[in-house]
Amino acid sequence: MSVNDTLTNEERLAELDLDTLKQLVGLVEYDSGGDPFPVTGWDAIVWAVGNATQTSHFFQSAFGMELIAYSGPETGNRDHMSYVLKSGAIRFVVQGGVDPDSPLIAHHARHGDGITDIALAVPDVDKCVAHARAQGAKILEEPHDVTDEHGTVRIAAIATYGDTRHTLVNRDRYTGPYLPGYVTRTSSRPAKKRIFQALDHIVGNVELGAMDEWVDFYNRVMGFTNMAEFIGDDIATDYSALMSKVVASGNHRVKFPLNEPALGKKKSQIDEYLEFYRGPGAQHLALATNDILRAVDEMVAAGVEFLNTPDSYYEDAELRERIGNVRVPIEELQKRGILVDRDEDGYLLQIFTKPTGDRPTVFFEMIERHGSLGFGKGNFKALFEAIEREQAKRGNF
Ligand code: TYF
Ligand code: FE
Repeated sequence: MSVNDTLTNEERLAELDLDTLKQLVGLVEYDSGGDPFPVTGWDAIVWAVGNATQTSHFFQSAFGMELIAYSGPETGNRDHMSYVLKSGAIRFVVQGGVDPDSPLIAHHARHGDGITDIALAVPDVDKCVAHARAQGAKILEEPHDVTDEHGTVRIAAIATYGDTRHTLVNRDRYTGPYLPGYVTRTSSRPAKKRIFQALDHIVGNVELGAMDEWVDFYNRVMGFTNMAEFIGDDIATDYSALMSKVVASGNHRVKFPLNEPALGKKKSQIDEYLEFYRGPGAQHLALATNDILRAVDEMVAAGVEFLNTPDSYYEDAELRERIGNVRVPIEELQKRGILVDRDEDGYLLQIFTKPTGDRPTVFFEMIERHGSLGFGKGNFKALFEAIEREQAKRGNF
């Protein structure tokens, strides 16, 4: 395995090593030699928002992210503003239209705030695109070089669910702050201690009956493999009103649970998403932290709202039995509403925000893994009940 498919540049710069990443996001050993579409990790998560200037402020003040680069009218980009934020190894790129005719404005009018691009770091852009094309994927951008005084980036893009894309990026020959066209930009606000170090997974919501097609897309086009965790008919009909399967890149750095709605007693949270996003899209991002208590405390202090967990969750003798010893007293979890799940490999702590934009679409999960490679199966019931309480407040019964 070459060094290029072991760590992304960003992970190296963030001084994350394989052991730390293994703990944070759960990696596996794998031989990239036989992989038709090798993926090193995440490159960037690109957002279209109604006000990039203020969303950038929010991700700094409430999520502890650091402003590192910018493109906009002052740098010759008359179409939109684009702010690049980072936390540990992960970048968010927040974009909002300036020109009223910008395609970003139309995208935002239809979808609201959301993710346009889940960009992935790959060692060989051309090899990935050749494979994707042979498998029938829609190529949105052919492989090409973009160059400035900091060097050259090789880039291409393929379509995934809805209006979402995967840009494929190799920046091995580039030293600039993000991409050509961007300048270094920092904030005058005092830097915070970072709240999260890495991105664990991004969940996609797709239409009823389409989940298996998208699992097949990630298997065939991108060489992803299926992970054990899924939500099947059994759980769906009882309370969740969704079905879910998980695909992952060979090294498990990139994990994509895919949800489709199921018919339940109430309107599925996935249907609500599909209605308000006007189609398939990214539903939640799980941010990996090594200190979920501090993460929640700082985010709550900054005004982020998390889903509530009833006291009965923590008072359940079966839960206490199931989870055994965790690094913090259960009372500390209860105070903040943090959920805990254990499987044969270890445990995880997790908590979910309410939707962070105006529409009931995108939200975040904070996750602290201690050996568990799962997604919190034992918490699905409590979680979906909490989501349904929020849906009811919005008038979905
Ligand atoms: O990513 C997961 O699978 C967990 C649970 O609509 C989950 O975070 C699954 C579906 C969903 C919300 C959370
Ligand atoms: Fe999740």
